[in-house]
Amino acid sequence: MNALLIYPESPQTFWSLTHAMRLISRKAASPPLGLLTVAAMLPSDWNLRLLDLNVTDLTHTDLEWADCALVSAMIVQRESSHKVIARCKQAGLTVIAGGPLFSTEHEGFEGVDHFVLGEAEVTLQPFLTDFEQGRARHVYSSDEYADMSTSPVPRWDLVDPRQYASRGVQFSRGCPQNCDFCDVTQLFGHRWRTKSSSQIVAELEALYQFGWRGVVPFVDDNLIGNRRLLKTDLLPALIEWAKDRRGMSFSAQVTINVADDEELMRLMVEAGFDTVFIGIETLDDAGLAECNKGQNRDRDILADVKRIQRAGLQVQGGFIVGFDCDTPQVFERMRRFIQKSGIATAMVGLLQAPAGTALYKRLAKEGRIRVRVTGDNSDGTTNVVPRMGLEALQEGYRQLLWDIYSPANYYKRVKTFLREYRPPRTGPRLTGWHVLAVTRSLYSLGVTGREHWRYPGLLLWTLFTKPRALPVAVTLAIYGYHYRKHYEPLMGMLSGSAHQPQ
Ligand code: B12
Repeated sequence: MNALLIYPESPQTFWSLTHAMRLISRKAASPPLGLLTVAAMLPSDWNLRLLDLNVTDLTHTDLEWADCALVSAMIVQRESSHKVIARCKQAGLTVIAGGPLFSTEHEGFEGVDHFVLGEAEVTLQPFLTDFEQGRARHVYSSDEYADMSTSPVPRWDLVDPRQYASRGVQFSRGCPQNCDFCDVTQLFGHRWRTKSSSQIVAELEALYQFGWRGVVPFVDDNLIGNRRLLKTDLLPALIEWAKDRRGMSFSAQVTINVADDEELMRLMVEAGFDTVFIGIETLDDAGLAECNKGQNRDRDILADVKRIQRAGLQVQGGFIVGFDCDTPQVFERMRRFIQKSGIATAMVGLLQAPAGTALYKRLAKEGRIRVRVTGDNSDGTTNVVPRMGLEALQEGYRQLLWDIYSPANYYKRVKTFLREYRPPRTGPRLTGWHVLAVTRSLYSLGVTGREHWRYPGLLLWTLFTKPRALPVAVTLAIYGYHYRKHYEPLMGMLSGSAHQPQ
């Protein structure tokens, strides 16, 4: 069996880092880990080709070679998925689809022969058995969640090593929280399930043996779901493994209570973590209550962020505007917080309600769902009728983006962070990547970009005040360029406003 593993094209989003990729000669942020994991579960006599359409094309030769196509996608790839499926079907291939897009909305996809929904560890084998016997059904799904000890090492050999800026690993799935706008629990359930630390070490070792040196995001929805397990098992294993293997740095998504545990943060930094993404969402207690984000309530979030930064971890933050309780003051409050916190990577989106979430159900009952979600929570659209009024919400949002991503404010924020940040001794070193990035970006940012002198200024300032943070400063400047370019079409709608970015 000749099989194509296809990952359809994504539009540019906040996390696609498209504009930054150009500067570092990469095409995409990371390879599709779901498809690579599925690849490792397919029969060993199948011939496989990975086609991530964000880095390569689907050609006639590929279509002629293949018997079947396995397609994986997120909601944001909905349109491109339709096109890919139609092309494969036209070429006479058997089309098999799975992953978050199809698991949340498989109806409406014509041309797919077999939907294999949910986690492949559970649904793929029953499908394969039937497929081999020529009696495969149209839909395979399950109410069960996978035992992650059965999850194989992803097939890194299928990846073109020059195309991507990072390689992901996944320790856990499932989330015990109930944030009403999030569809992760719908996809992976509430029970926090993990691989063993030796599985993770084997995955890292595989990456290392394939020559990967660089960023490895842990793609878990909350890596610190069980702090004790992390402190006694995973982190010591990573520390031991990394002793004679240099050159990898880790990032993770965590909850804000990481700030309560000095030992946990110390071990994370020792293991090589340098960045954490935290869903802060809103600074307003009523907003947190509304979306059921209890874990963020009754805390001094600003102090938490500073504590995490001092421990040696850069904090990235997710923010939402458009809660029912939000008033026009919400934008200014968020702007002040983001600036003071030194959170350079602030992903601010409008509240959206993906189908199947508790938020969707509530708003549907109230008659406040307008359309389907685009799947990109940072594209300035929303599928809900906001209490504040759509126009007021979008105008406040654009103004907020305009403020926080003006080069003047962005660079101020990076410096606020770097002043607080204690770069670990074992932290990222200046590598060929950074030298290439600086060389290329000096022209795009320092000459033609609106950043101008601020960029070389930041590099010099960091060199003299905190030389060990230089790699972080370079990365933040380059990523900041993407964030600004990404949000610019939204901010552009404000042109003519008295408020011009510096
Ligand atoms: C890592 C990650 C990313 C990375 C890398 C994406 C990539 N190239 O793979 C980055 C940071 C680039 C990213 C970006 C975005 N992401 Co993202 N991302 C994730 C995250 C945290 C982990 C995904 C992952 O690698 N999981 C590990 C693998 C092993 O699991 P998996 O992909 O789910 O695959 C399993 C099953 O789904 C299934 N499966 C998957 N594919 C297939 C195919 C077949 C044929 C079969 C049979 C089975 C199957 O089997 C696999 C093994 O069990 C998830 C959250 C989550 N918990 O999944 C969000 C998530 C997938 N992302 C999401 C979103 C919204 C985005 C963005 C739009 C955010 C933004 N505004 O910028 C962008 C869009 C993409 C882009 N290029 O810009 C949503 C998608 C919601 C949906 N229902 O579609 C999720 C679920 C998070 C959430 N709830 O908000 N993302």
